[in-house]
Parts: sequence; C-alpha cells; structure tokens
Amino acid sequence: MSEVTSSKIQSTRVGMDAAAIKQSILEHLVHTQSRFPDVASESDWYNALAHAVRDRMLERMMVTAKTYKANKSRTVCYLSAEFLPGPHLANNILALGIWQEVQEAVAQLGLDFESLLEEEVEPGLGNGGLGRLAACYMDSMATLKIPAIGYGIRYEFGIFRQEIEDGWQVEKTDKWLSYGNPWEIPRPRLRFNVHFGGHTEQFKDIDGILRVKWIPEWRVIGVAHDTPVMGYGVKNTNLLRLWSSEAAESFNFQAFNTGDYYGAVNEKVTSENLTKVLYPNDEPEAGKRLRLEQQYFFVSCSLQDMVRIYLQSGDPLDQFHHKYTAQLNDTHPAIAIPELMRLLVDRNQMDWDTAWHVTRNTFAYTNHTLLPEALEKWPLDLFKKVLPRHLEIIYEINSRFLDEARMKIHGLNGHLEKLSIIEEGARPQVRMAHLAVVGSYKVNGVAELHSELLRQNVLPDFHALWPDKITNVTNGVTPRRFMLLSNQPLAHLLRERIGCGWVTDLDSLHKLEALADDPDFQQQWQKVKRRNKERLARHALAATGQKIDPDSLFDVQVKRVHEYKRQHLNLLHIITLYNRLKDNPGLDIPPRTFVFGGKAAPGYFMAKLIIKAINSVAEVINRDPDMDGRLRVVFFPNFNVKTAHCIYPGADVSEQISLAGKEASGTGNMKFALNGALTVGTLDGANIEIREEVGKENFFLFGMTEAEVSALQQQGYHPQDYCQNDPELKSALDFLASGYFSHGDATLFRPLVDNLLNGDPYKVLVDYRSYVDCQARISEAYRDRQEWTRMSILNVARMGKFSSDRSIQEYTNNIWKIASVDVF
Ligand code: Z16
Repeated sequence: MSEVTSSKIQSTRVGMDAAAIKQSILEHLVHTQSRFPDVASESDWYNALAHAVRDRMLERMMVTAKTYKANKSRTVCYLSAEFLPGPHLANNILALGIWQEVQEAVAQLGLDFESLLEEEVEPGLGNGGLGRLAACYMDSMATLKIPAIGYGIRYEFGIFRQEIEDGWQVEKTDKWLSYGNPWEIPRPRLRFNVHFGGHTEQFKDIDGILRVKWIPEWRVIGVAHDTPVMGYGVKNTNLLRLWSSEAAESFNFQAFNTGDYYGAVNEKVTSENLTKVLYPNDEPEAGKRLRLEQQYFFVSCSLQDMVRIYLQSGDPLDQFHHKYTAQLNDTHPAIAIPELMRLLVDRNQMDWDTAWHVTRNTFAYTNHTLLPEALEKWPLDLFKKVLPRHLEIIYEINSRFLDEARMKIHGLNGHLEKLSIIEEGARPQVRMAHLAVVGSYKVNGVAELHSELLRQNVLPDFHALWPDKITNVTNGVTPRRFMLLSNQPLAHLLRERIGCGWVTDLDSLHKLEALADDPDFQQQWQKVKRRNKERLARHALAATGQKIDPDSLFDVQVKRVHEYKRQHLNLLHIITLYNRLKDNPGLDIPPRTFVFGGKAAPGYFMAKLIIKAINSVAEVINRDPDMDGRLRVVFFPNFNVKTAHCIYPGADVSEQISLAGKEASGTGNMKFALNGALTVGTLDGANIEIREEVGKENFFLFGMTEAEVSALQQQGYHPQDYCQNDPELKSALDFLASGYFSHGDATLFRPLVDNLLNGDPYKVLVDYRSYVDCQARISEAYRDRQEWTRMSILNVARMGKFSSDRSIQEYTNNIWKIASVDVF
C-alpha cells in the first residue's frame, strides 16, 4: 500500500480540467448517489458535484497533516462552541481555483450552476458574529498556512430556521443533516470517553503521594467528524473537527441484564441528546445543565485529542505548550483550563506547579462582550453535580491565584473578592471569565474600544495585576467569502482594474483610490451596485412576496435582533419619515427601501416584539398608496450566511446603530463597507476603526460617545424628557402605541413603548434626534450620485484593515507566536 505514491492516486481521479470534473460528477451520480442522469434530481446532482469537489480536497488535507507532522509544527487549536461556515460548495470551488472549469463541466451536463449551489443547506452551527468569526478565522488560518484545528460541536440541529407568521417570528427545527453532508468525513474510530457526575476520592499512589480519583456517575462517547478547510491559493488544508455524542453501550448493563431493556436504551437517547441542538441565545441562559454538559463534552474530547496527537511525537507532556496553543472563543470552552489540569495531574501524574505552568501557557482567551448579563457564570451546586473534580481543581487554582494576588497587591484585601473565580452570595457561582483570565497567557478584546473598556471597566483589577495581559485584536472578515464569492460583479470589475491581489492582500484595494473620481469607473461601479440590488430584490420577492425597487436607496440592517443593537431606533426613523410624507405629500426625498433581517432568541420577548413591530409597520406602509414609490419596508426572513451573500452586496446604507459601548466589535459593519455600502453608525465597536480608515467625510456618524453614555448614566437618565422635547419623536412613539400599525390594537406595542419611556436601557430616545438628522444628510448625499459613488469607492478602497487575514496575522505575531508551514 505504501508503495502507492500520492501522485499515482491523484492522476487517476482528480484532474482539474472541465472534462475530468464532468467525468467525476457522472461517476458520483452513479456510484455515490445511485442515480442515472435522466432521473436524477437537482439534489442528486448537487451531491454528485459536491463529491467531485471533495475528491479534490481530501488528498490536500492528508498531505497537509503529513507535512505538519513531519515538521513538528506548533498548532493552533481554535476551541469554539459555534462555527458558522456557510455553504461550502462555492467556497471550496473557489479555493481550488476551478470555478471556470466547474462551470463548464456543469454546463456540458445541461445543468444550471446557480441552482445547484442553491441546493446546499448550510451548517448553521452558530448564533451570529461569534460563530461566523470562528469560520472566517479558519479560512484565514488555512490561507496564511498556519497549522490549525477548529474544535467544536456537531449539533444535529443548528440555529432554528426563522419563519414569519402574521408578523411574528416562528422557530422551525434546522434539520441540516437530513439529506446527508458530503463535506464531513466521519471518524468512527476517533472516539473518546467523557465522564460526568459522581464524586472524588483521595488515595495514596505506589510512591505514597496523595492523589485524587474521580468516580464518575455516567459517561458518553464523543465521535469526531472532520470537515476540510482549504486555504485560498495554497495547498494547506486544515481541519474543522466537530464532536458528536454517542451512548456508551456497555454502560448500563445492569439495567439490561435485569430485563430493563427500555431503561438501557433510554440512556442511549439521553447520551445522544447532548449534541442534539445548539442553544439559540447570544447570551447564556441561567443554569442550563445541558449547556454545561455540552461545553465540557466538546472540550474534553478536544483536549484528549490534542494530547493523543502530541504524544505521537514522543515528547514529554511538560513541553505540551510549545507545540499547542488553544484559543478560547469566549468562555464557552473555558472549562478546558481545569480539564487540562486534570489530564496532566490526575491522569498523567504531573505535579501541580508544572501542570499549571503548562496550562497557563497553553490557553489564550478572547472576550466578545461587555454586557454584564452575557458573562457566563455557573451556580456552584450545579457545577458540582456535573463536574465535581473540576470544581475541586478550580478551588485549588483560585486559592493559589488569590495567594499570588495578595502578594502582588499587598494590603489591598478588598480587591480579592472582586478578583476571585468564585462569586460569593446566596447562590455562589463560578465566574467563567475570571477562570479564563487566570488560566490564560493572553486575553483579547475584539476592537480597540472594547479592549480598552475591558481593561478599564470589566476587568480593571486583573489589568492592574497583569498590565500586559489584556490586548486587542480587532475582528476581521474573509474577503474570499464576503467579496469574491458573494459579490462576483464587483470581483470582476476589480479584476479588470486592479487585478486579483486583493483576494489575499486586502490592503491592495488602495489602488482603487486613484479611480474614485474617474467618471467611467464610477459608472461601472454603479452598474455593479445596480446588478446586486436587482439580485437582492429577486431574493426578497421570493422570500417575502414583496416587490422592492432597485432604483430606491436600499437601507439595510441585518444582525441578531437585540435591544442594544436598536432595530427600534431604525423603526422610529421609518415612522418619522412616514409621518413627514403623510403630513407633507410634496416632500422631496429620495425613495427608500428599508430591509431588516435577523433572528431573536426564542425566549427574548422584547426582541420578538421588535420583529412584530417591524412587520406591522411594513404592512401599513407597503399598503399605503401614498407611500408607493417612496417608502418600502421588508423583513427578510431567516437571515443566515446564505442569505447574507445576496444582502450585503445589495446595500447602499449599512445600519450600525448600537448604543456606544455595547457592541464589542460587529463584523457585519465590515461586510457591508467592503461591498460599497456607506455606514450610518455610532462610535461603537469596530465602527470607530472603520471610520478612521475610510475617513470621517465618508461615514455617517451620529449619537453619543461611550463617555457621554456613561456620564448620562451617572447623572441620571430620564427618557420622558427627550420625548417631551421632540414632537417628531413623541408622535412616532404615540403612533406605535396607538394601534395605528396594529389594526387598532393599542396594547400590542405598549410594552415596547413603555420600555422606552420608563427606563430605555439602551438610550434610544437620546440618540433619536441625532440619528434622524443624520439620515436626512444621507438622503441629501444620495441625490448627488457621483459624490455618493465616490464615497462608496473610497470606502472599499480603504477597508483593507478589516480582512481576517490581518486579524490572524496579529494573533500569530502577538499571541500565538506561530510560524507558517508550506505544503506542497
Ligand atoms: C456573539 O455573536 C457575540 C458576542 C457574544 O457575547 C455572544 C455571541 Cl453569540 C458577538 C458580538 O456581539 C459582536 O460585537 C462581535 O463582533 C462578535 O461577537 C465577534 O467578536
């Protein structure tokens, strides 16, 4: 077998020309799908094509693994409870560099390429920004030739599919695996035991050393499923390794033997429930035991796998951190810190200090939020029931850490309880962020402002203790998926004028600056935008039945629905425009289409009410003949990566209107600007850095700064004052409350309006006037199409910083200290 060289295998089946690809598709149709061409469905052809593409990836993956192993390369493990890769097929075709060839092959078979791509159901294994960021980083790590494994959970059901019924969000199960998944390679022999519950016992080992034994109560098995992640234009093909839970068949033989067949099988069901479904919240749900079990499950499998691979090298475990670094994507995998300690101390008899040195030099932690309610905490009693040994280890970590802190901040005993990993009180809790900070060698925020607020407000005592620990890596997005793949008209234009270098060197978009005033180029730019708006209009029509006019300004807000993101501020502006147009039919403003999209957590009442309000306002406005050709509102259902592909390129205006200090970074803001939309935004998250890059004259700024927000909070905020002093605001709120948009029902939106008038935690009413006035400037600016186009070009030209390649370069240089590895 080993005599067969890789080139021999390759030459037989995986040619890169159209003829070879066509042949592969036909072979897979017959030999994988078991269908003759004349009876094959679109889905059969999709699968055949996917397999033909996959054949061309697998060997790269194997050669990559072999190269990394031979090089004994340092590897990044990106630990994340969520990954949102989006549809694979088109991306993989691009990465292989066979777009033309596949198109040709598909055309020769009489198939429509676009509709084959449409067949794919995307893996929605994430909630929003955090999961999508993990996928962008996987793309960039492969492209930058960084040895990396993404570790996560293979949820059987991803984020729910959103339908809109009577204006309300309705959640449908995401059965993404129903028709199979050609992109994953199941590894049934790559399996690990994961234990839960029970108790611990102390004992003396043969050398008389006191040790701890964990006697767990139940176990499940984790099975690996690998998805190759190709770099663009390189051979490097990294791995996304997701764990799926299986029952430990032999576990409850007791029940089986006593004839309790049902009981024995029921345990199987319970075990398999572990990876059944993604929690659809962008903040933790208090005390959900299954969620803690999910986190520990995937972390334990991943660490066992890392140790297994490491030991193949023959090196001693006390050098583990030289070969591995693990990035914690939020605190969701922070249980990895005590788990690695357990593996080293309990399983490999390492002494505590050495184990702690290894652990503390293995992990780095990325924080993604400043919202206090989004910082994970686990009640001690729950934690103890699920992970008794880990709780002991956390106590030990904490007590040694507090000793260290006590010496460093001599005499400041008051600080200690603020630093402690354990929050005392009526129901004591484990603070996962503190655990993550203590157990990591670096901590980073995801935009400059966010990192600074982490240092100053969220983790000030840790910052005082370790001034070099908290750093910043501003988020980025992959230009492969969010420009090259999803905006092909733009990619073609760029290729003609500045070549293709930008795909892997986004700073080279700077070459566009010289063209920003060129009338001919501006015209082509407008044509591109026009085509993209037509595509968005087609998709919106198919998804909602609503016609929207590509001649109008497309003003788009797509993101999770959350009060801090202030979709309702956008809505108040729309109602204001409506009122103005009703009161003054002669008003001359450019026609606008407002597009919304985004999911609300199923249990988040206010977010769901905001969706209902958007749809209710849309219904009235779109029906009103006075608004025809002037104002349109659509809610694009089920915003996900696939729909994002057609939404970002079709936008003229990008809504980034969170209350300053609340959005850690945002990444949609980058995707819009890279596709030529102009941003209306606050000085929040990465908006600040986008504005710095594109120039303040090319960015529509409004609203309070973070400093003004916290000053107002200090001094006491009275929302009703703002309402009383602004007749347009008062009128918009009154309209919403009155039942005008709800068939006369004056109770429906009362909670929304009351929430704003009595508290308004995200200060919508404060920023309303500045927002509405800023929108008026946008309307004015849009009249001058040349100037608008110039601004759009300059935005794209200056967005190079926001490539995830730049982010990954910063992680490798400043945090991971890892070198790239060539694969041939
Ligand atoms: C999430 O997507 C984010 C934060 C969080 O606590 C949980 C989830 Cl699921 C987002 C941030 O809200 C966003 O600002 C940021 O750009 C993104 O994470 C990636 O860092």
